[in-house]
Amino acid sequence: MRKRSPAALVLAALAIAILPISGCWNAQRDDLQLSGMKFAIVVKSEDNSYFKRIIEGFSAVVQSQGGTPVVREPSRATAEEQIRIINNLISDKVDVIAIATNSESAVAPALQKAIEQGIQVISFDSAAEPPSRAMHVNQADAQVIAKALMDAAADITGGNGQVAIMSTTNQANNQNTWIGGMRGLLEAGVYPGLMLVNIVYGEDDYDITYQKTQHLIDTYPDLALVIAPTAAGIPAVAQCIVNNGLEDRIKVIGLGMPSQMAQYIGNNRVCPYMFLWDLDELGKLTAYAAIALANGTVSGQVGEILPAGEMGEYHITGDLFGGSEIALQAEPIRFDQSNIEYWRNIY
Ligand code: RAM
Repeated sequence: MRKRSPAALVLAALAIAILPISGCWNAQRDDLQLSGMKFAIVVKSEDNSYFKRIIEGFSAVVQSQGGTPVVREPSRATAEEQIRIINNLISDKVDVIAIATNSESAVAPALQKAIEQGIQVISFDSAAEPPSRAMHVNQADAQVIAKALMDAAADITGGNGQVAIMSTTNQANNQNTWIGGMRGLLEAGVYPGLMLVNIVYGEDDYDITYQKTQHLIDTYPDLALVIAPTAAGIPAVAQCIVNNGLEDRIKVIGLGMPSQMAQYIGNNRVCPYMFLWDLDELGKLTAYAAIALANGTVSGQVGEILPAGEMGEYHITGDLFGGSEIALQAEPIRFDQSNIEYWRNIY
């Protein structure tokens, strides 16, 4: 059961007492119920601008509803760091933990311990295992993301050539799910002229990603394209190709932040186009999901409707892993020559 401070209980009782005479019941109820409650967000790693924007959206919503955001950024994108952080959050008696997992299996025991202590757990961006979270906040349908990336690969290479995937960590649930979708499409023969030669892991780290890109370039002289479904990694792939003077022969596509990729995006540049979603909104939706679970509006079951303030309502549906999720967007946003100047100023 969720724990509340004595002050919060008194305020909740007062709120119930004024219910019949209050014309502003909904606004007052949210503020009063969240007062003194702590909402933790645990990202994959620090120094990743992608998560900074999500944290901003999350914290803004939590604060606007009277709660306290608790931000935790591991120094490296490892499960070990996240387990240490989760255990500390349990000791700190936070009310909710929202996590983007570096390894869904490795963090599961720590998250289950949190649940046993009465903490509500959700995942966002990179899913936790269903038994160790009430629900997942997905950025967009994984299969739609996989198809968008593979269609782009076929489009940019003319449908023929060697492609490699630059991922993050080898246990990351989101990248592994997208890669699974891409491999499934290749195995089904949807792109008969494309050959996947390797999948490498840049650890969501610029320098490691750069080195691994150089290794790909050196190993595969006929490489035509790198697919980089990592916002932290895609600028390093682009820069490495440019530094080798190969941007006319090797292209990069993937998921990235417009502000970091604008210099590489364009019809004749190293990255003709790429995709992402609205980071601020992903952070906000994660906060609304955390709040709805904390105040008992939803329990995370398939079929429930989650209220998300100015963002509207979201249907909780089944996910690929036997758990439940809400999805921010039906499809990722495409950034190309026509709109990159606009988006680079947004995030
Ligand atoms: C990286 C992270 C994150 C992913 C984005 C696209 O920064 O790995 O989990 O969703 O890229």
